[in-house]
Amino acid sequence: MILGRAFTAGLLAVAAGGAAPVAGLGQGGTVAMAPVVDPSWLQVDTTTKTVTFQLVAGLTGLNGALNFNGFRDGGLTLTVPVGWNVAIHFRNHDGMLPHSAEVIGESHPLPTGPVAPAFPRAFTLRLDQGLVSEQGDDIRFIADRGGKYLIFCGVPGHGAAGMWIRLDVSGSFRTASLVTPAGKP
Ligand SMILES: [Cu+2]
Repeated sequence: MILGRAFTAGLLAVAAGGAAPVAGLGQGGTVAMAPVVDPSWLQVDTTTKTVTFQLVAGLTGLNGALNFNGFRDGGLTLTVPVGWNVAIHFRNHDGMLPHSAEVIGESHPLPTGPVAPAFPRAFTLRLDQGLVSEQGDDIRFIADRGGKYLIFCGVPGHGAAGMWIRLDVSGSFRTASLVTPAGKP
């Protein structure tokens, strides 16, 4: 655990104390910093079996801001037990591009635009056009079928360019969590 690391992105600085940043040496000796999970993104209520997730489009400049919460290409996974209520508070932090979000089934190749959502109402307003900077929308659905899903930007080209993270729904999960390949927060 490395505490007090200075981030250039102001928003990420709040997260510095909560999770372990992971730095690695990339090719050519440049330091590649993995994005960090902020624990405040997730609220879990095991009594009502509800998970609330703050989904931020374009949180950082990664991938030309085509990212969710600073993660791209499935680099962040929201895990949810089967049957739980899911509330996703979507906000577009990107000052340039509109974005949207929907939950879709795993798909190869990735869709180039909006497709049918995997759960009823599991999509934001203006799925195709996107919500403009600092607009938001709430997604609510019941994760009543186990499986592997994507949280995907429906604006044409964005998802296929890497603007997606994962949603795993399973009966073997006891609670909801955010997981990265680098380790659990
Ligand atoms: Cu987008």
